[in-house]
Amino acid sequence: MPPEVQLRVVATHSRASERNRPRPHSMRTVNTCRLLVAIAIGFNSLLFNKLSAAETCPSFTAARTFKVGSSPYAVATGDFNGDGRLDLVAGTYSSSNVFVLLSNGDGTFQTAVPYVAGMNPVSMAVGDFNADGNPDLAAANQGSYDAPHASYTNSSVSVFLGKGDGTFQAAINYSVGGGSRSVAVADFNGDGKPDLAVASQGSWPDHLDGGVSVLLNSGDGQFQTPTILGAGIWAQAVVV
Ligand SMILES: [Ca+2]
Ligand SMILES: [Ca+2]
Ligand SMILES: [Ca+2]
Repeated sequence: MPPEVQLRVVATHSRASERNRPRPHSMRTVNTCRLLVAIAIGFNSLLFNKLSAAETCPSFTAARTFKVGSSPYAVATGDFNGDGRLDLVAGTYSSSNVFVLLSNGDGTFQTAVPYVAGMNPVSMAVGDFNADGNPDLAAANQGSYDAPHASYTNSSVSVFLGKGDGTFQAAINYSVGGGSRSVAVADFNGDGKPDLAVASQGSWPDHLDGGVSVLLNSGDGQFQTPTILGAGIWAQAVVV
């Protein structure tokens, strides 16, 4: 049985040397606490902030664990069933699924529901791609591992259209640059329709198929053939 995986959200105090460094008051307030997110072998775990008025740094209750597939690499949030409660979606690398966890509103979640993604998802994003008011999902899939060359092929981005009740249609997969690592959503051509950008590290031997793949939205939840922008080899992340 493949190992299950743990997502931990932990609040830590900054080191004393950092706290004592002169900085504007607003910066000091922000930097005295940090939020760390780590992924390790185990279960999906969430720790909830119990900040009180007297505290200067947030603390968290004990972790709660929610099972998903093997090797979750990415998590995103959205209200997938329209009940006003933030739900979760986790992309699990080894099982090539995305798992949707609907919130119960009390810090717990319903049993995760899997959807088949492309090979080895590593990044998730949420947007309304077909303008129906229901949040949709995008997963960047790193692709098939080419072990002899430590590289990836058949990389893609999976798009799941939401039905508004917490369930999703089957994925539509779009090929992108080799070894995709990250996906982001924004309207890149100003037509009011959210588009996708995927950062890819490229494939063996020269990694020149990598860069940033831009997929323009046709408006009905489908995307045009990507345009790959050269961003140098080993592109790892895209942020809008
Ligand atoms: Ca919800
Ligand atoms: Ca939608
Ligand atoms: Ca657009």
